[in-house]
Amino acid sequence: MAGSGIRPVIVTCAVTGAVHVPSQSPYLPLTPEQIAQSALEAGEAGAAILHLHARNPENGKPTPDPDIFMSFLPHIKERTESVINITTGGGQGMTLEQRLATPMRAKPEMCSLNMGSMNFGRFPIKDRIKDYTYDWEEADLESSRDYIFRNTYADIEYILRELGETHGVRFEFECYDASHLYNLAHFVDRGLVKPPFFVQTIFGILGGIGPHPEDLLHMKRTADRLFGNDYVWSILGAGRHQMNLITMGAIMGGNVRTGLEDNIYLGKGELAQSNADLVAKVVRILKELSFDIATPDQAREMLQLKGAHNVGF
Ligand code: KMH
Ligand code: ZN
Repeated sequence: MAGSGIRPVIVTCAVTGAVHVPSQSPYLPLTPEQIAQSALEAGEAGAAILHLHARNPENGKPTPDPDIFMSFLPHIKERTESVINITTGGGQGMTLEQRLATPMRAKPEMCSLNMGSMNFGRFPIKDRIKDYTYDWEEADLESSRDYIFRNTYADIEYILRELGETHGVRFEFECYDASHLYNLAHFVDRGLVKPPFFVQTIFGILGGIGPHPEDLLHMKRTADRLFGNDYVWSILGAGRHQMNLITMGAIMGGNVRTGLEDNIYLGKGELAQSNADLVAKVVRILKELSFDIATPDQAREMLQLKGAHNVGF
């Protein structure tokens, strides 16, 4: 069916994240109002899934504060059919307890789940910034040189049990390298992950696999071998690789992720002015390739989600 134009493609939009800093783009949503507005526009542009982080409205720093999340989650839910997916990865320096505070309270349809501990090098971003708007930004980027993004087997199992088994949350399994696919296979074998599961293969993060077409082929082949038809594949390319890998991955049968969390550029040297602009570009590419765009309810069916009426907000 891949490439036939029959299969609808799920577009995920990651609205603000915790990778980029405000000085990189004036268009990065920072306040709850901006995050909500940008998410809603992305949904209207065709994103079936909205992957959400929160930021401190005072200075744009990523925050796990459930009160800040709760100031925009219900607003978004009331105004869109799109699936709300809350990060459990959080941002640099957050403890697991902090990262899970909002997901445990909100019990959303989906959460991200990062499938291994790793280096997560954001320090090269420093080379592209001349003036910093906020005093935390430069030190935060620099300290990623010595930072380990912690996702141990115990952490992953805890999340699978507490959010998955107890609250019916389904996951966007974030796989930054082939080893993460094997970690996922371990939990599948133990019966803690049940099909159809959503595998977000991530390319081009420093600390993970690269963004070369060969890397995408390797991840796809490995996932096919480990999971057969039990998984729903999605592609996330960081930065300037986003559109290339989305195009290649969609042709190969994948779903796609875009958004300012992963890429702040619409084209060469041109900042994306909104998440909707990125989603609209992805939708244009997919439609040119004769793909249909999955509606939120089609995404719910494909991923067997519990439904928006079964969440805690
Ligand atoms: N920032 C992305 C590369 C998470 O939120 O749990 C991966 C991500 C992680 O979205
Ligand atoms: Zn994220």
